[in-house]
Amino acid sequence: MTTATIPATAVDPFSPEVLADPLPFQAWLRDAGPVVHLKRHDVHAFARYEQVHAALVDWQGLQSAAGVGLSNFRFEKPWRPPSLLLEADPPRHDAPRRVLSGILGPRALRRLRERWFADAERLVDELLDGPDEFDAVPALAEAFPLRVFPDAVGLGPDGRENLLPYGNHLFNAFGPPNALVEAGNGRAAELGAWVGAQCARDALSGDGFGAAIWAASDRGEITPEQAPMIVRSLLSAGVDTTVHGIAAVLHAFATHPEQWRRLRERPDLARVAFDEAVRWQSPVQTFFRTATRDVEIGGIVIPDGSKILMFLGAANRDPRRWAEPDAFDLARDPSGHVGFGMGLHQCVGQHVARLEAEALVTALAARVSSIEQVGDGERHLNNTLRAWASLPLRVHRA
Ligand code: 8QM
Repeated sequence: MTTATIPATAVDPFSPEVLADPLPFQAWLRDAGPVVHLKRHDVHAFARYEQVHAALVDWQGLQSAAGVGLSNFRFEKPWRPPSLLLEADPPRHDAPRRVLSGILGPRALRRLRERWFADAERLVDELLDGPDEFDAVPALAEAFPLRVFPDAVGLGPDGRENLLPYGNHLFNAFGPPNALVEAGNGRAAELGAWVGAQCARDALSGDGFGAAIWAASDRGEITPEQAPMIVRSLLSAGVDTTVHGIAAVLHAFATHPEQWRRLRERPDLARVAFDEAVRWQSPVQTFFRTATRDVEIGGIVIPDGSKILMFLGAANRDPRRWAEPDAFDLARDPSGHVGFGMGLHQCVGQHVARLEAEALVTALAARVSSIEQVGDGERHLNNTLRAWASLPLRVHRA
């Protein structure tokens, strides 16, 4: 197929209108063809599961080291030093990945499970002592990750309010330099300096994920220069994502009362519920890659050096892959969703995210007989994240 036959659109996926309600545009993209040219940014886009999956697993043809945002690091200076994980390819990617996989793996997390379940029970008990109606974004979706994750990393007490604004800007910066990025540029240097300072060995407690990363450098598994950058990855990827993932599962249950009843009968479905919510809302909506040579995907040749855009959220609702893709349904098997990516770069923190969500959802299921959303809530616009500014809920205690 030649370029002339590739469907094209002038719509900007990062415009406020599309970000506020991306589903209609994503449905159009999927139906337009396996590959669509986005004229506004001159990139090729994939919105079907098959091509998004193919792109995610082709780390040789589609690299990450030129950046996983629109900015092409071959030509443009990144706004921060590139991540050793997200913005790196094999072989440089592999040692940092191996170290972090161990530190964040299921075996290593076992010692956190009881504590996080108790923390979740305490947070929900405190909340249920108050009014039946509350905004679940600050009260649960932000409160729980911020209660457990910075402590688990080993951060000091000061400045933790910087974590969410830093992440928000980072996720905006993967998109084009639009008004969302401009709004964050003013604080980017200050927030980046604060995050950088927290990554030093002596800023971290002796028993957290951060200390474990530094211990790996003592053993020679990574260099001492790499250690603080890998701590930075935890602080970059570990907060906003879990906040909006938890918001997604709360929104899902608040709008699907029959699914909440099913969870109350089968609380062991809490983990499936979280993955189904990640599929259904896809808190991380999009990522880019860069072609390392002419790469064929979906019958189209992606030219060497050019950027492609993968719509993870659209792939997660592709009717070619999922029955009733728009339904939030605990009876389905959501495994295979690309909300955590796929292949070499698949989310290394996914077990942490699942444990946080499982703890909170389990505590709620034991204490709350019904959850309703009060009104539509308010979306928070971000170039990469599908997020909530406000999610008003009404709960009934069991
Ligand atoms: C997104 O800095 C990093 O290593 C990093 C930042 C953001 C992410 C991942 C890694 C995917 C959640």
